[in-house]
Amino acid sequence: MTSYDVINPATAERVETVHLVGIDETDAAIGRAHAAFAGWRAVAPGDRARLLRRFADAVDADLENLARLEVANAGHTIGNARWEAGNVRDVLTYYSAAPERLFGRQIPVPDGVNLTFAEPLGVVGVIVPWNFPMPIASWGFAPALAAGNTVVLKPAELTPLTALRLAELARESGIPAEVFQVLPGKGSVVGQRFVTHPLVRKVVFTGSTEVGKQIMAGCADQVKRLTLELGGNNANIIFADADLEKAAATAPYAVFDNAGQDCCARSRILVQRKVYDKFLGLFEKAVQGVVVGDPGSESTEMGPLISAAHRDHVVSYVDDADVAFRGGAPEGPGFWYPPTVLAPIDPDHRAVTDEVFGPVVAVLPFDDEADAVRLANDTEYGLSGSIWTRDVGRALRVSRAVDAGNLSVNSHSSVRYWTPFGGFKQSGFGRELGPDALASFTETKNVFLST
Ligand code: TAP
Repeated sequence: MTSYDVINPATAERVETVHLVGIDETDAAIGRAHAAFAGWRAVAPGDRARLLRRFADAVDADLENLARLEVANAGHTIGNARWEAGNVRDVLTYYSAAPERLFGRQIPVPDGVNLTFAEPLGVVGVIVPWNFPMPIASWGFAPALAAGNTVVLKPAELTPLTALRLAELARESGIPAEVFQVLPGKGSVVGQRFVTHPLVRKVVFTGSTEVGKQIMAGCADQVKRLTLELGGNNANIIFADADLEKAAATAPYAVFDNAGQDCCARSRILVQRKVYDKFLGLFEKAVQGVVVGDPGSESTEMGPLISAAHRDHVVSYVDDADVAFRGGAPEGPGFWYPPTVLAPIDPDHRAVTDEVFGPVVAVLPFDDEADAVRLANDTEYGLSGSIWTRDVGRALRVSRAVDAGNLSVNSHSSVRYWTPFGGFKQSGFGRELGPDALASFTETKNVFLST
């Protein structure tokens, strides 16, 4: 048996020692999940719904504990962590309505009756990154369980604690242990086994585009179902007719939230040239107001980066760039890095073309609507973005023209559990949340009865 230490990124101290799951245990867990599948899919829809509602209630009752665990394990601010635990509760509640609404269709055909059924797939493997351990886990397991699948879930090695607690809460709510199992282990071992094991019928992967490509190639071998939520390099487009004060006041939180470790971070701010200088002045004030520090404190707005290695990675983008201004950050211990604004910057600089995944933002000017759309789309990613303007026609034109899965106008909201979430281009495919996710955990079966 091997174990490893989970580290608090705000202090660089050990939080807990966790058992590291290996390949044999992974195989055994997949075997148990497969054996439990027939029983779970046969649970009466109302009973399955009730179990998921109980699970949601258990998360609600444990919300403060889950949030504090995430503060310690991932360095999330307490405000964000409470939102994240609340999101798990809401996602479970939302999908608890699904078992009783997995409707098929009766389609008119000659010489008989035609019915469709939404059948569960079997064992679903969910692979979760470290940046939003709780919500991203629930976006996979909640609709999968609701549709009648069993789930094996691999949290990121760095952030397993809340997932392990969620598994306990599921069990306490009456969901059989084999139906939802959490396996903390290495991606190259446990995650990879989800891809190669023939009894795992679908993989849900959230993480880097690089690993996503390997998983996609691996799944091809068995034509395994796959949802990929990958990286982003998102534009915050600010037109001259926008409410500039509001755009500038909100822009820091659109990129520095979760210390920029957010696939939806608006890390490229595109500003119409005639208001570029005015925006930068307002933005500087807003950035310097961001409260960076102890994530457990109620007033903190930004915590540390997840690890020393990740901080080195972030720093590598800034080394040869012009820093226009910065916010503050504690010295350490812990993996701190201040909110950092790059301007002026060449549109071909790595900090603009790559996903930095840290508290770093590039501010670039544009001339007109066509130029804004061209710059926004000048990336292989296509996850999200924001458009700030008072012109409704322009808001819709630009929303339609930007190649991204989740856009918001005069807002930076990307995630609402009622609505589909996912990427264009190399940000992945398939949609999480809303009704689309539920459909992705079932196969449509068509049955014809001759009359
Ligand atoms: P990755 O290194 O890709 O890791 C993501 C998950 O995959 C982790 O659980 C990891 O396990 C596992 N993994 C690693 N190698 C694997 C393999 N060969 N086979 C199967 N699983 C494997 O990403 P990360 O550094 O954790 O997260 C940051 C990236 O995720 C960013 O690019 C970000 O944009 C993206 N992300 C995207 C979204 C959405 S919704 N599109 C949301 C969050 C994050 P270990 O960590 O244990 O090795």
